[in-house]
Amino acid sequence: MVQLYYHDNKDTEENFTDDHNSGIPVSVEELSELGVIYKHVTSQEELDALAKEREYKNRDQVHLNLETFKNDVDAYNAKMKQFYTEHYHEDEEIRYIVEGEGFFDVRNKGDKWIRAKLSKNDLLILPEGIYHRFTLTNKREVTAVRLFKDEPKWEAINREQ
Ligand code: KMT
Ligand code: NI
Repeated sequence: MVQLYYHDNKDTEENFTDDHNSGIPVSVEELSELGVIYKHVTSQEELDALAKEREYKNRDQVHLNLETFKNDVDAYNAKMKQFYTEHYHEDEEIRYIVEGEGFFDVRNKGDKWIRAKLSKNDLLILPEGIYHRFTLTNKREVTAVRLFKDEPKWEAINREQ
């Protein structure tokens, strides 16, 4: 089940896959004010119904762990670094966790990081244009469905430093 909280902002290159829970919780309502939608989805039918309702025509499934990078730690770390770089997209980012865990961090209106720790059956929709970042947790494994309105693509616009 999802955990929503403010990030403690104590992340370093070594520990950014830790929880970084500040102890300040965030509600689903607070997220929705940013246009971020969270849903707990427990069946394929429910997922299909949501995809139909929101006109998500395409989807794929990604599996991320060290083995999917042929145990190349440098390649794995490089990908994590890319995901964790603050960025936005010109389309919604819709992710449904099938197995494993992941962190999605989104900026609130005051530019503070809100963290969603997602696990099995958690679905998150980020609106277009919202600054965010992603990383695996210390379990280092996730299987997720990516849903798309149109063609699958992952074009990120990184935030300027
Ligand atoms: C993203 O947009 O950061 C990703 O696609 C990460 C993998 S999906 C859990
Ligand atoms: Ni993204």
